[in-house]
Amino acid sequence: MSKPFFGDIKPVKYEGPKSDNPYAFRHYDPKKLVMGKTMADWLRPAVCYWHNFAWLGTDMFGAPTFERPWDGETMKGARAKADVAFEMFTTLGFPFFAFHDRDVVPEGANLAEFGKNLAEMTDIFAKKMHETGVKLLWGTANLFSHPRYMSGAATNPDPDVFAYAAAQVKNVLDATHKLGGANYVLWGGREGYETLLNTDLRREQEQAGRFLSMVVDYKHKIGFKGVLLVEPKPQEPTKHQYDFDAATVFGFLQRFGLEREVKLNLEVGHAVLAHHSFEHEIALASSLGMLGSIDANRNDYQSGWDTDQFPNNAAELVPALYFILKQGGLAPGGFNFDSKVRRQSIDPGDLLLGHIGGIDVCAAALVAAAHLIEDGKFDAARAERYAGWDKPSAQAMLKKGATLEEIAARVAREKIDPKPRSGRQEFYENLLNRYL
Ligand code: XLS
Ligand code: NI
Ligand code: NI
Repeated sequence: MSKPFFGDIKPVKYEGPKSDNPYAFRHYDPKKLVMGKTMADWLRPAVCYWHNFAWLGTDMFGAPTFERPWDGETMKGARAKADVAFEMFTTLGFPFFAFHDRDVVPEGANLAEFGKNLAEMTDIFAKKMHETGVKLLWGTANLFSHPRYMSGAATNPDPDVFAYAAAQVKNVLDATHKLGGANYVLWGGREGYETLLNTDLRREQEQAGRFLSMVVDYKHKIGFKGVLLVEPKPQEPTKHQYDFDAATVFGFLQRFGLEREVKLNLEVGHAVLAHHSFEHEIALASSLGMLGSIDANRNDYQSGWDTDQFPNNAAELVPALYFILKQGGLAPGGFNFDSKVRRQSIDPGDLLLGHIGGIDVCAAALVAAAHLIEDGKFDAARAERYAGWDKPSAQAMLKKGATLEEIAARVAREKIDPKPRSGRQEFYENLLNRYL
């Protein structure tokens, strides 16, 4: 192996909030217990392959800015890349990583070669995972970069593209299974449209439903125990993406009878693009039993793009962490840092600093949310708000067989006349801020 990419930077350790060392955790203390579980077990942080090792700092106006001692076009480059990737996972001490097939190996001349490359890298990963103890949070197929996917993968008007995508997913699901992946993700970046004038919505959605059903079948056939996750996003790169947000995906899954087979991987920046808050997506998915995993990042609120920046505001994440704690955590999901350093951040150390800051912010939000729950005032106020529903007469209205006529008769008989009560939003907001 060549000399370390990260030079003499030592494995990152928890040093506490007073530490002045930029390469130390100030809040993320992996072994620290929070509400009965370690921080590492609550957060299950992952490094993503694509932003750190596949992206070279290009933007739509500019050339690569990063110097990386590997390439994406040869297997030699892929092996060098994997060495640095595992150097980074272990330097950070993050327990997980995530990848697209195309991030880790070149496509080669055809699908067979792509499959062979991936199988070879799967063996390399298996060995490195065994040596380091790093695990796979999820694998996924890149069904959006190659020009063949420009009009969609499963939703493509050309059935040959559908077939190609199916074969590609089969390969990556096999690899993920072999590596003991905890989940498998489907993000439909090109499953949408640019214009309705050339698009048959009914056909395309039927194709997507069939495709996902076959992925579910195959998962069971090979005995993959991980969770299948769909990652919603409303747009970008397409003008409109079918997997718009958590609610839309849930409706889609129900339509194809898949809502007990597939969960959601929710990304902070995607929630913002859908004009939701992140906690909206989290709370809604959790209420439906659909919250599987998280892509942690943030968007620039002015730019209107999916800027995939590292989380940097603990206060903003507390409500999301509250709902995550309330559902008992995310496992087998986790916090995948689908975040990238800025194009001017060209030093290897910048990659570490992004992750250190990101996980510290999540850890601080976790602790604040745990205090909020342990103190009990917040949950007591929420329970009190709905206390009227504990009465038998209230419960009876929700039972099957209850009728509007009976309820109307009871309103008249008991002279029911509801008095407005404060929603106390400011009380909740002020209470939340006490735990920061
Ligand atoms: C893009 C998505 C993508 C998925 C994995 O916006 O976030 O990176 O997480 O395909
Ligand atoms: Ni993502
Ligand atoms: Ni994204």
